[in-house]
Amino acid sequence: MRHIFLIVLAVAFAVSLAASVFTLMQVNKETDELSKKLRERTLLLADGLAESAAPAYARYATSTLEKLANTFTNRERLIGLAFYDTRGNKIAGSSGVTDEMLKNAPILDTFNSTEPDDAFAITEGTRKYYFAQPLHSDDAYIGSLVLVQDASDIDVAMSRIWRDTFLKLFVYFLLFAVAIAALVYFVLFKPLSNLAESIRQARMNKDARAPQPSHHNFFLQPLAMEVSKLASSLAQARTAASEEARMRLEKIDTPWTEERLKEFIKAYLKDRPIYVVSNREPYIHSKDRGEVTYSVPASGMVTALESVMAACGGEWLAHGSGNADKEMVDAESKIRVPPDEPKYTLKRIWLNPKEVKGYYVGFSNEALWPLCHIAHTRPTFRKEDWLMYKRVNGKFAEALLAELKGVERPIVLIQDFHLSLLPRMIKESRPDAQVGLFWHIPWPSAEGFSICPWRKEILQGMLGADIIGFHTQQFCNNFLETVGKEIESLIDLEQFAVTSDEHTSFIKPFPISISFTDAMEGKTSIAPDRAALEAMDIRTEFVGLGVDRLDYTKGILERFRGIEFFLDAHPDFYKRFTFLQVAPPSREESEKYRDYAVAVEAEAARVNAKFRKNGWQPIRFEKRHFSHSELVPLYQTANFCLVTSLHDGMNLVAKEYVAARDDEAGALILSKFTGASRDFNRGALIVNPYSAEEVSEAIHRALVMPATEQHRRMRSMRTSIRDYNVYRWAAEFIKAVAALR
Ligand code: GDG
Repeated sequence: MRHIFLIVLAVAFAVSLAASVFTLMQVNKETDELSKKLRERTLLLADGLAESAAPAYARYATSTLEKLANTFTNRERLIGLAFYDTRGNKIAGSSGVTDEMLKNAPILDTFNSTEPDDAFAITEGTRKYYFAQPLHSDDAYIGSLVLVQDASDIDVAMSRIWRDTFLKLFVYFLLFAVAIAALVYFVLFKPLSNLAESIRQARMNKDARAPQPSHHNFFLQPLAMEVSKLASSLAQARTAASEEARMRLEKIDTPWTEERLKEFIKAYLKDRPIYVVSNREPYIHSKDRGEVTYSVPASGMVTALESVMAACGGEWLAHGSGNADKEMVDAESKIRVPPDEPKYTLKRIWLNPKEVKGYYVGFSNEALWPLCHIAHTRPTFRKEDWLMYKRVNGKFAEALLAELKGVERPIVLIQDFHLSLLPRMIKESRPDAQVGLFWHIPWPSAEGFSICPWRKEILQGMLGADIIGFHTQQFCNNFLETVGKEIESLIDLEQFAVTSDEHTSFIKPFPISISFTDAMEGKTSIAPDRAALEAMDIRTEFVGLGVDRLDYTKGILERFRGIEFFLDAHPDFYKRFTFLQVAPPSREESEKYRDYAVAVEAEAARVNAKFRKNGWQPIRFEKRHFSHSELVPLYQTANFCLVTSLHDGMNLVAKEYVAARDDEAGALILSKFTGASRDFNRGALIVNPYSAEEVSEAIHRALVMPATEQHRRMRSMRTSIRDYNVYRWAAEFIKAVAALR
């Protein structure tokens, strides 16, 4: 609409300009004509007056001349007249004609006495016409007669012309504006919008009809025809691709791609919709100084599930945690995402500050998180947090059940430890739903879990799911052992299944991954560009990288001690090496996390103070969120990536680093306590993060590793993530859920 307004404005401006030029010409012409008429009238009058006045003038009878002058004054437009001698001195005149009035009058003198002269001037606020007529006696010039005429009618006429023109112009403008707006809207805007919408439909939805040329007006038909051909080609390409994917589906050893996952979902679920439920949402809208922006949170669960949802579509229910989230949703609290290219629906669930404090900060982050991670941080169990956790799980259940109304045998994929009670709540109301629960973090030993006061309720809640997935077989074993110890149930060790309350849950490992596919090969293989590092003023020969939420389980303090040990042991790397730690703040509502952030910063400062030399210091600590596009060049250029988690379900940073290394260079140093160390045990340098000496030695090995060894290790890790990427993870998890009766 803004564009239509601008077009109308531009046309109106052009029309106004043209009208003004024409009016100006008309005004000039009209002025000339009126002046000419006035001159002719004045000339006649002057001739008569000169004849009557000449005898008296020759006698120099000033009183006669004055009488004559007064007699003619105020006739028609004549304001008055005056007589001048040959030297231009006034000798008589009408009483109403002032000297001020006459100051602009043309003066005739001896050398200028044959022809009359005239002029226009504005005196005393009005336009006047001055006409000077020479007086002769016996052919000799004896003086002149000056007539002063009122010429204000010329101004009045001109103003009338301008006013009429602008009135007309205004009416034309209105008519033009309406006509042009209608023309632009119906001939251009509407057909182009329709065309764009058909192209969008063709792009988004393979079943959409290609834009029909006949639907578009004459001007757009050639364009519509081309677009129609393009859409048909796209549809053909899609059909071919989906055919190919269908064929590949049958083959076990072909790689998993977004397209293959889509086909797989179609084949297995036959249009049954997928519902993902998690605490963290994939897109957070925030408002800063009136401007709304969105970001993708630093979360391994989001990294994995987002690529799956982008491929399969469906609905994702999650807590709306951004300060502008409410502004962006519809009446049902829904929004289509990704915001730039919508592919699935995000339904936001609203929690009040008390609920967030009890359910999220309290029970999820301060009780369950440390309970499941062996990081020597004591869990804090508070009754009020537990009650709030139950209440919020109920709130999620209520929202999800409302969405499931009328949907037969829905597939529900519940994510993570925030929602452990949800599976049973859903299953009790909707036994036909097929429910999978994926636990993104480790599962501790039965003894470890036994300290939780509400362990039985949590286990019963989880056992409402048909499938419970963990990253590793070890976590599955721990879970089964915990269930055996805590719950009255039948455990089938052959099937890895638990039956309690007449419901069976299968426990299986599904090692999560990232969206790495063959198609990505070569995409990043441009020579690693150190510009991103240089922009941060990091120019040393060697660079190490860490990317972690500021979380005590990620072992950042231990990592810095390893770096300290390395520099103590290998002083030849002074000033040649920088370690860049990207650390987006996390869970800052919790005191433990705030304390940890302070401790990490202090540790970086301590190590830096110890080794600082001529402007160089070994650790660069970046406590902020980086966008994905900022992270990629860092992954591509770092000589090694250091992952020292004290305990980690999987760790996707390790996989992202490997995926970014198209050049097969660089080294991954990986904690043995990450799930990823199972997948990368042949490619990564596996370390115990608690041993600063081991970390130090691994850093040294990474920095002096021959290129051939780097390639061999990288290749093995890349093969592993190519074979088992997030699409395969999703396919296997969904297949396990949907295959159950
Ligand atoms: C949980 C489990 C499991 C980090 N900083 C930034 C940023 N990130 C992204 C990384 C990565 C993700 O966050 C972190 O994933 P992790 O797997 O390392 O860790 P958690 O968040 O703790 O994830 C974990 C995972 O769930 C999946 O199941 O592997 O064990 O703890 O993708 O790239 N992303 C952006 N800016 C940052 O500053 N954009």
